Amino acid sequence: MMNIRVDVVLPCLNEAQALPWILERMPAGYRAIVVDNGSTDGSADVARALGAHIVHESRRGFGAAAHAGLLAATAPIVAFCDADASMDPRDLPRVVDPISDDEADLVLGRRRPTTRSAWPPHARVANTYLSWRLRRITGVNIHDLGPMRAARRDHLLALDLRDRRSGYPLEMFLGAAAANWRIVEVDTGYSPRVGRSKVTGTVRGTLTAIKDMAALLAVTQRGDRS
Ligand SMILES: Nc1nc2c(ncn2[C@@H]2O[C@H](COP(=O)(O)OP(=O)(O)O)[C@@H](O)[C@H]2O)c(=O)[nH]1
Ligand SMILES: [Mg+2]
Repeated sequence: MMNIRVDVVLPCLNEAQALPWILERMPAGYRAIVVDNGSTDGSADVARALGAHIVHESRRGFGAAAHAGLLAATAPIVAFCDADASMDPRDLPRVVDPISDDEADLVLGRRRPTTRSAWPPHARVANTYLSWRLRRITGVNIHDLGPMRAARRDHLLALDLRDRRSGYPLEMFLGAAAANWRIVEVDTGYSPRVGRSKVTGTVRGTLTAIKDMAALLAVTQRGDRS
């Protein structure tokens, strides 16, 4: 069997339609870990039939699924990618290679829309504002807090991340910055997702994301002042 160099965590809530496109585009040496979060559309069966490793997480939430995938991973490098076909797994080496080459400790994919409809305007504006705040708080020159990213597995586990909802990607970034990791941003493509959005495409998902992220930022800024 081929040596697994990278485990790719794919949080998945009802993404059966997107999974075939994603899974057939995994680069060689990259293993897909599909974390099924109680899907009712047969996502887990689709993923299993296509050879992915399946993890079940009963607790709802993006962070709960992402973290379960991290705990299940065994490869030295772990990457994260949405399971909605908005991101191309063929872009994964862009976030992984700087980690393998020991040029970075956390690599974030900056989403570059491939079409005008790829990114809802409110999500784009919120993200630009968030990135500006994060640059001011951490001094790290980032322009997007995107979900495609990679780091060493042992480093990620050492961050001891606690968020189990929408704050997980932000908590990872803040923890990495506080630990003085080398954080690098690379461009990755962003296309319209297949299927229905669970987070930024819905009012409820957006409000949850804002609430989770605001709580993390408040704690970080209190820490800076004390
Ligand atoms: N496991 C799990 N996955 C989720 C949950 N919400 C979203 N996801 C997955 O996380 C990824 C990002 O969600 P998505 O709906 O694309 O958010 P958006 O990109 O902000 O529109 C997708 O792969 C979803 O299937 C959740 O509550 N649990
Ligand atoms: Mg998405």
